[in-house]
Amino acid sequence: MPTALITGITGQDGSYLTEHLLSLGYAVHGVVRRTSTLERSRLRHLYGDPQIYGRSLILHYADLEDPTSLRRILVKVAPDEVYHLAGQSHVGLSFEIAESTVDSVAMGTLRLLEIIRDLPKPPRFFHAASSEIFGRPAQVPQDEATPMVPVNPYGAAKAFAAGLVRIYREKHGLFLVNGILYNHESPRRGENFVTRKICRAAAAISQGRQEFLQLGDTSAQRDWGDARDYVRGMWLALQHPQPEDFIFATGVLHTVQDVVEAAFSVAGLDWQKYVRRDERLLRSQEPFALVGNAAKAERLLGWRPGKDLQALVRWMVEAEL
Ligand code: G4F
Repeated sequence: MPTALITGITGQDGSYLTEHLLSLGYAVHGVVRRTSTLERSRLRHLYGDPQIYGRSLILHYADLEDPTSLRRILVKVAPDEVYHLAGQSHVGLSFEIAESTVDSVAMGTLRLLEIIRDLPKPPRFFHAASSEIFGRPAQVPQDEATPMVPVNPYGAAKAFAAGLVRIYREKHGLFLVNGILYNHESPRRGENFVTRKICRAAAAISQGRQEFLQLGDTSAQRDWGDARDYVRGMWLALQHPQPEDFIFATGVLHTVQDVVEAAFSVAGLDWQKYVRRDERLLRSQEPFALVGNAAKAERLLGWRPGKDLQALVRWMVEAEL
């Protein structure tokens, strides 16, 4: 039975990746942080199943800020594959909590690389990098060779981590991979990310539980895909014979306004009656035309995303309803 270790297992991607790996016969170990509230809702269906939890799914307490705890788990579990998904992931918030963002995203990755480097049998390692490393890109769409020009602390931290993955891969000959992930969504997306916020609001307004929706820049554009496709890509990237970086993206740009119109239409509402602009939600530095070219992942991994934003939004609104 192959063994995987996932940091960030309680998040959207961690939960879908856990399901995917369990379906492939893996033993899955997850790193969880001690917090005052037990945030395990996305794993509850697995956690509550005695055939799975404690057998093929095991959770361990550790923290990216606590290298001793990480080292202990990596030595004890001796995983074949590590999927590093953890870290503060809200771009807007990274301006408010820059130090802790950089510590978890950048230094957290460095700590894991330093531990892995010392292991007698280093695991294959997937780092969830982000389109935010490109910020103001020189080329549209971006590919694996596009230079990194981040425009916020989160993007800078991810660029640092992605750069270290490349350096440690070359210097130490380790199997380390950056998956450069563009936005990917699902009903399990955190509630403060824009697609989930919009889909939740459209459903709640249609059921009389909310009055209106406040948004920042609705002309902002993103390349949004289905999170389940992206976790499949993570696994495929670690099965490739050589460690290489891969872009995972749909290649299609949409505006936040497109998401608003799609979501309110699924909920049977006229968006113009309910959507308001809130200046406090505007970001000082918006990235520009972040849209990915995933041709390499398609060619080498056979990876292909679904491209239909309408279907994605429908799935999310219906889940809220
Ligand atoms: O949903 P968002 O907050 O996602 P963002 O900033 O693109 O970041 C996500 O995707 C990245 C790339 O994969 C990840 F690296 C990152 O960790 C995260 O998963 O915002 C999307 C767009 C932005 O342009 C934002 O300014 O929506 C705009 N927006 C407009 N109104 C809003 C809002 N974003 C949020 N969160 N809330 C609003 O009310």
